[in-house]
Amino acid sequence: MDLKKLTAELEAKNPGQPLYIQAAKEVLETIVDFVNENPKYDKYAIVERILEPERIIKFKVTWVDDKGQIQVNRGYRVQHNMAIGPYKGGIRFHPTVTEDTMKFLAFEQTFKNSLTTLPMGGGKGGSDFDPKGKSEGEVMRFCQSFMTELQKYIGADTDVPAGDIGVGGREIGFMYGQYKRLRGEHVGVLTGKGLEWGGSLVRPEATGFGAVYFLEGMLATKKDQLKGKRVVISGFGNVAWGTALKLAELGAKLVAISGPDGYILDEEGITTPEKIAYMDELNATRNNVVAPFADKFKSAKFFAGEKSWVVPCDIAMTCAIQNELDGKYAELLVKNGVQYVVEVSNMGCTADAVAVLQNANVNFAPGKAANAGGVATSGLEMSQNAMHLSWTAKEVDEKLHGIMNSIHDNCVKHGTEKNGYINYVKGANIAGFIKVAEAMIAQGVAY
Ligand code: 2IT
Repeated sequence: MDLKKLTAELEAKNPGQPLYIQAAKEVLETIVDFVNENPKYDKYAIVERILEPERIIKFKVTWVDDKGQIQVNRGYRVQHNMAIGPYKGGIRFHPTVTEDTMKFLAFEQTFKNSLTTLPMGGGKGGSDFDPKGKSEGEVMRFCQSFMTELQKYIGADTDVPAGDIGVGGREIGFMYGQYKRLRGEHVGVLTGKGLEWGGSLVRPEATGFGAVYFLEGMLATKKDQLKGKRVVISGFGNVAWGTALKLAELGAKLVAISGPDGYILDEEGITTPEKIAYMDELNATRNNVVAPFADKFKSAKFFAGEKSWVVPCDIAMTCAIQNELDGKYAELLVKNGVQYVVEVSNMGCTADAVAVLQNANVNFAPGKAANAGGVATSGLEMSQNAMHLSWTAKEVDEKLHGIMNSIHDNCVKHGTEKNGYINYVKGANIAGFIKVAEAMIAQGVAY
């Protein structure tokens, strides 16, 4: 493959879509040598084909707010790649959602899902609907309208959405109810469902738990351990919550979390069940503020308008949104002695930040490997739905742990450089690519 030519084409074909270009460029740059060592991938034009989503669905979502006003939003589903299984990926409700956001997330999802060892293709959906300040009735009417259109394109064996930013158990419930009403079937068409109606134990915790299991794998390669480490994360939502729970269980000291309004520093540690449960409570309000944490707990201080990356730490984990850690913050983290940086949000670091961290020999894990525990557990939910049974929390957690270990091993296998540095970005991209590429070759020129 000709990296320069493909990059130029990528940029020309996707004008005004910097996120998609960023995500795709990173993959191209890290797989180029591997692809060129294996000429069959070029023969079948696999890279060119993976760069194009199989389908982009874009639709209008109209709904009536509490004042009786008609509101109009945009809805999306990007079905990126179905080579290894039904499209699978979350739904994001956030005002920043654009076609570009959906394309980058669906692209990342294809590689991530491939890494999970489970048979799932990549997709992503969402809307620019802003859940902030909306009543429960408004959220329900929006979800019903969104699903009325989306249900035409999804199904338990074709495309299985789940949650993401702004979409939790409540929204999945409203969407599932509408799907069931329109289609008259109770099937595993969404994951992240409630336990009483087909959901899986450990799914709410899975993204955070999985990321910490992955981090343990990174620490083990350095003969290091999590216990006693000082950790800083961003965010306070579902992913941050699951991460905090597992960090506390394993004896790490989480000292900072953050929100769009600023960050919380708690030198006593955000490690008690009360503090961690309060993160979840704050998130449930959908008000997007972390400041009240400092009103509730005396040991916590709130710093307005700044990110948590300014707090010195051994381990930093992005748990909020894309590009939330840039080159400037990466330099500060390195200066303050950070040893491990884990993307738990999708593409949490800018390309600059990744370069700064890797050049400083910091152990860096990309989101598509480290946060794959969420979708992996969605895959386990699909298995349980298909078998019409429920596994215990212990069974699900053990499977999740095994999957994260296998993703870590696969990254080490494909990402270890000659000098011994483990380039997890390269490892994840090559390992994710191989399975999808082999499936595409086997299935002929289908997409
Ligand atoms: O980014 C992600 O992997 C998710 N939002 C979870 C997707 C899923 O289908 O569980």
